[in-house]
Amino acid sequence: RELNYQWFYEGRNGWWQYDARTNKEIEDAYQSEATTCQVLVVGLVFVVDFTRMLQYRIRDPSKRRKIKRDLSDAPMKGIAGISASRLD
Ligand code: V3L
Repeated sequence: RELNYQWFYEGRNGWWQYDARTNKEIEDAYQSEATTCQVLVVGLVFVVDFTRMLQYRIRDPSKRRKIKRDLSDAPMKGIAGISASRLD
C-alpha cells in the first residue's frame, strides 16, 4: 500500500497540516535536498528550516514552531488553522 506523507507545524497541544499548496512547495524543496525554503501563508513569509525542523516568520524569527513530515493520516488539529471538526 502506498504511504502518503504530509508536512505539519506545531500548534498548542497538537499539529496542524500545512495547506495543500504550501505542503507541495515544502515537499518539493525537501526532495530537492534544500536546507531551507520560504513559503507565503496568511500573508506572512515563513522560513522552513529542514536542518532544525522548524519554521519561523522571516520578520520575527523569535517565534519558532516545530515542524514534522509524517504520514498524512497522523493525528492533527486541522489544516492551516481550520479545525478538523469544521473540515469536509
Ligand atoms: N500555515 C497557516 N498559518 C500559519 C502557519 C502555517 N504554516 N504558521 C503560522 N501560521 P507565528 P493553536 C496558527 C499562523 O508562528 O490553537 C494556527 O494555524 C498562526 O496560526 O506565531 O495555538 C492557528 O490558526 C498564527 O495565527 O508567527 O494550535 C493558530 O496559530 C500566525 O500565523 C492557533 O493555533 C503567526 O504565526
